[in-house]
Amino acid sequence: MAEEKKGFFRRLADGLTKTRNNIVSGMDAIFSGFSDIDDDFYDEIEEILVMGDIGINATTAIIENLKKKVKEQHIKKPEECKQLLINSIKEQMQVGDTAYEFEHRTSVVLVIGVNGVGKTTSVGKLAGKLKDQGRKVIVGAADTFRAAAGEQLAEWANRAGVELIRGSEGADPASVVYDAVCAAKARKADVLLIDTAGRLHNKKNLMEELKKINRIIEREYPEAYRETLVVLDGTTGQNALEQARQFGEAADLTGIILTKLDGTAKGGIAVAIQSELNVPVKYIGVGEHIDDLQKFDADAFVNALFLSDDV
Ligand SMILES: Nc1nc2c(ncn2[C@@H]2O[C@H](COP(=O)(O)OP(=O)(O)OP(=O)(O)O)[C@@H](O)[C@H]2O)c(=O)[nH]1
Ligand SMILES: [Mg+2]
Repeated sequence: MAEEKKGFFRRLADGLTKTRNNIVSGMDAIFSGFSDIDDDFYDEIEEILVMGDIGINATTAIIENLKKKVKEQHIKKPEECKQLLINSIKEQMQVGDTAYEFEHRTSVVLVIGVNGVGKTTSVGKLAGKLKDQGRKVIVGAADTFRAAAGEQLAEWANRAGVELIRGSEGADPASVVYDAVCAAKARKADVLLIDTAGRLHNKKNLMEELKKINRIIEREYPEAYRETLVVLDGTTGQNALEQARQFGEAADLTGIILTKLDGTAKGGIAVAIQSELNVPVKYIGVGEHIDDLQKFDADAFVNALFLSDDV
C-alpha cells in the first residue's frame, strides 16, 4: 500500500513537472528576491498563482489566508511564507469526508463530459478499482452514439472482470440506462457505473439526453445513492471550467474527475475548479494505465506541485 502510494506520488510529481516549473520557479524568485512582506510581495505571488491557472477566486482566498497567517504568527521574512502559502493552498483543496461515500453504498455513478476527456477510460479504471475492493460492479454503456465506444468499454469491463450492459449502436441511451438499472437491481450490484456520450448531434441534445437519463435513474432506482462525476481534461485549462459550468446546468454535479494531468503546464486548474464551482475534484488521472487514476489527495497534490525535489 505504501509502495503503491509512493509510486503514484512519483507519477503525479513527474506528471506535474511542467506545472511545477511554471509556478515554483517564479515563487522561489519572489521568496528570495523580496526582503520585506509588503503589497508588492503579495501582488507578485498573486500574479504567479493566476498565471499558474489557479484562478482568481482561489488566488484571492489563498492570499487572504496567507495575510491572516502572516499577521497572526508575526512572520517577518518572505521566505517563511513559502510553507504558509503551501498550507493555504492545501486548505483550499480539502475534500470532505463524505466524498467517497458512494463506494460503500448501493449507488449509481453517472460519468459525463465532452468528447475525448477520458470518460470511458475513467469508468474502466473505476470499475477495476471498485471490483478490487470487493464491490459488485455493473457498467452501463450509454454512449451508443459513437460506433467504437461500446467496444472500448467492453474491453475495460472484460479487463476489470465486471458485467457490461450495452445497447446496439444508435440505440436510445436512456433505454440502455433502463436496462442497466434493471440488471443492477436484479443482480444486487453495489455500484452501477454509467458511461455516456461526449457528443451528440448538438450540445442541446447532449444536455437533454443527460436529463432524460437522470429522470430514468430517479424513477427506476430512487433508493440508490447518486453520484454524478464530470470528467475534465486538465490540459484544457480554463475551458475545463466552462465545460463544468455547462454540465452543472444539466445535472447535479457531485464531483470532478480531472484527467491528463501528466505533462500539462495547467495543473493549477485543479485548484481553480474546486473553488470556482464549489465541486470537489475527487479523482485525478495522470496516465493511461489502470493505476493512473487515483483519489484526489490535497496534501499529495500540493506537495507534488511545490516540493517534488525535496521528497
Ligand atoms: N495521458 C493521459 N491520457 C488519458 C488520461 N485519461 C484518458 N486518457 C486518454 O484520452 C483518450 C480519450 O479517452 P476516452 O476515455 O476514450 O475519452 P471519452 O471521454 O470517453 O471520449 P468520447 O467517448 O469520445 O467522448 C484515450 O486515448 C485515453 O487513453 C490521462 O489521465 N492521461
Ligand atoms: Mg467514451
